[in-house]
Amino acid sequence: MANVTVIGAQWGDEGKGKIVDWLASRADAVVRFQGGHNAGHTLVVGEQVYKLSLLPSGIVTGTLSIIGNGVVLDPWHLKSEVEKLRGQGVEINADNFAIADNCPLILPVHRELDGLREAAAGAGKIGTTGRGIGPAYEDKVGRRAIRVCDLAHLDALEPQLDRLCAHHDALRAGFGQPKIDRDSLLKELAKIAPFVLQFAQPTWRRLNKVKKAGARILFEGAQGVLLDVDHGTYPFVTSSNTVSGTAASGSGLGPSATGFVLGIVKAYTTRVGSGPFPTELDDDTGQRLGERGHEFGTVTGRKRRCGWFDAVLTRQSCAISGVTGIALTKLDVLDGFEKVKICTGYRLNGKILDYFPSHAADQANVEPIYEEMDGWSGTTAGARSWADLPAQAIKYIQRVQELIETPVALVSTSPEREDTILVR
Ligand code: 2SA
Ligand code: MG
Repeated sequence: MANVTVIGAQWGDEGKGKIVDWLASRADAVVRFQGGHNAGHTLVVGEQVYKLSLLPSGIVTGTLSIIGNGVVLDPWHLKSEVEKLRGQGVEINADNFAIADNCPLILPVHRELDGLREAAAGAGKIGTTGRGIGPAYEDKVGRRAIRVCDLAHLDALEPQLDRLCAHHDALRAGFGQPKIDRDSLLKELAKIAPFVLQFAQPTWRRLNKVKKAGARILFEGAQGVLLDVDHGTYPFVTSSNTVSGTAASGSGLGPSATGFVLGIVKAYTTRVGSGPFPTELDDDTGQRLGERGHEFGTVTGRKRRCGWFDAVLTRQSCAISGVTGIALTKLDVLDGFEKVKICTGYRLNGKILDYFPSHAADQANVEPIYEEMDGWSGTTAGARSWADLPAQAIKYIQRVQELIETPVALVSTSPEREDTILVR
């Protein structure tokens, strides 16, 4: 296996966790390069179910797991996730786990601001995960962030904290909130610092070292391309770049290291949170997809919106992210549907579009143009080779591949690691 970058090619929740876990067992290092604990990956290994939101999926297999500089890190959440996994028997130590020391921190004030803004926005809310991701990235870009390496220099932190507090106190006043208690924040940081620092290092060095030694590196993306802050359904996006290119900048390895770009694509479409969703189904079919696909958020338990496969959006994601091949997941959720539909274009103001426009109003107004196919009566669940698949399901896969102009590299047929068909 060469290096692989795994990204979601829709709105997240494409089933990356399983694929990443499957690839992690064949990799020497796994790196997360963007996002934070807003991600939610469910790994099923035998009888055990692991729910990860911040830690790289390699942690479960004992593979070197790295949180890269592109991630925003909530140190208190980190501690609880590490403790939870240790409780499930997972070994986590400074040999198999490292955190970039230039990673910005998510502080309680970020989480509070996330919540205050969402509450104030009413119907116009983004539907964030409420984890403080957006405000933390704002502080990073605004050059006010407290970073992991600052935890080793707490006595020099006061001027930085003052700048941070001045910015946030003004925002908080607008919401009728008291000023930040700077001293107690400093105390809390001092308390959590040793836990974080035992794993902290310039991870770009470690990664470059293992790369030189021939390690196979897996870059683990979170969320999906349609939530990318540049290319997604802005402003209904997350605050990081979720495209494959971020694997390079968010890890400290150049773009030549990112290797095969594997886009994870669900056989239908889901979205959690607000924002445009052309193929959304507000009817029994949407309900059926959600129930069969267990479409609830790993992190927040929120019900996901469901709809037919959108080939226009996925083709766009694959192009923007330079996807080499896709892993098609959750095909079994479509088992037993008499007819299945694929969106092949949009109608907007009397015109036909073969791409998703940039403006929010246009995104909200496009009407999907569907192609209908016969469904299949047999089951695809648990299939491990083409021969196990009903002929009509193979036709569906081939049609998806054709429409998104990207080859199918893998088909995943259940949450189990081994229920995977390798195409090439
Ligand atoms: P945020 O919290 O600022 O990143 O939210 C901004 C938008 O990004 C969406 N978002 C996600 N969408 C799908 N899955 C995500 N992770 C969890 C999961 C979600 C959960 O994998 O199950 O448990 O609810 C994720 N993270 C962020 C979010 O819905 C907003 O639209
Ligand atoms: Mg998820």
